[in-house]
Amino acid sequence: MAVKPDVDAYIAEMGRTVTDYLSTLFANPGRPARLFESMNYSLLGAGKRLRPILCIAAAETFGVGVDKVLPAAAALELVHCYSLIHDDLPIIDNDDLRRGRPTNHKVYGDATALLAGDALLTYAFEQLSQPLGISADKQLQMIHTLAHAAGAYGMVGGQQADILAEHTDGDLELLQFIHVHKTAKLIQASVVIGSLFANASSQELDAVAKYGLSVGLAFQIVDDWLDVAGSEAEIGKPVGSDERLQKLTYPRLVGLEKTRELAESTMQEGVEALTSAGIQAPLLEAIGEYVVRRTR
Ligand code: GRG
Repeated sequence: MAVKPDVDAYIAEMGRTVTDYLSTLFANPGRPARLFESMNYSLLGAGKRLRPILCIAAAETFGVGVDKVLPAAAALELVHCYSLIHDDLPIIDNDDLRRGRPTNHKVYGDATALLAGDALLTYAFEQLSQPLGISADKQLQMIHTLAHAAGAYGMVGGQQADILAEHTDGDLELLQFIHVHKTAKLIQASVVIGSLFANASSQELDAVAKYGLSVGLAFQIVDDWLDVAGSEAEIGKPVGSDERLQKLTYPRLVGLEKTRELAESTMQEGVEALTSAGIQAPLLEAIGEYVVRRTR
């Protein structure tokens, strides 16, 4: 029987590796310095680095080491950090705290925060289009995967649907659309991009994509749960913001207990997609379990 990986140790170690790499990106600030300070402020905050870690873990599943994948893994965190900055702005969720510190616009003002987000998003594609030592076809596929997951067909579309659903009586179908697009598509892109570094077959890539979408949806279901039942000190931002904004969430539609059950079963569906395709992925399975039991 395969030994279960120590996933907490793996996440801690890879999180440090990713943060060390991110800290090199804008180490010599350009001009104007305030823009780069604002970008570094959000990029180097105490995030879990889940998306880059999933990218690295997917590559490792198919035998590719972390060093080769790090630049692409960083691109995923750059997109994620941009989305957090914009999401916190007064015109979107109007949040004051993120990752245990004042939000970017609270420190640098709305205009700089907006621009820092734009700059991080754009840099993600500069990062992903640099020479990565892989075929041009594979690299184009990665760039396309990230763009599709981040834009109107992914995160931005999901965010728009989320805003439109505030103060409405949406149903589970709409809620799933929002969560899949707002959150799960970028998580799916993370594991697909990691797998593209290897010679994964199209059947393996399909299974990894299913895993990513399910684990991404489970991640956002748990996020909904934490916003009601989590601890502000652990998650680094106030709980109850979904209630304040009258968001459509799983606890609101199905209650807290069923929310947890759905998170678990959704994650299991993702893991089963890997198993059915014959992929040995103890690390991805363990990260799936971490996503459901996380407290931050
Ligand atoms: C363009 C103005 C403008 C806004 C768009 C695209 C966008 C803003 C927001 C995307 C939606 C979004 C922020 C989803 C959040 C998903 C989520 C669960 C974030 C928290 O992720 P964690 O827990 O955070 O991984 P850490 O801090 O650990 O990285």
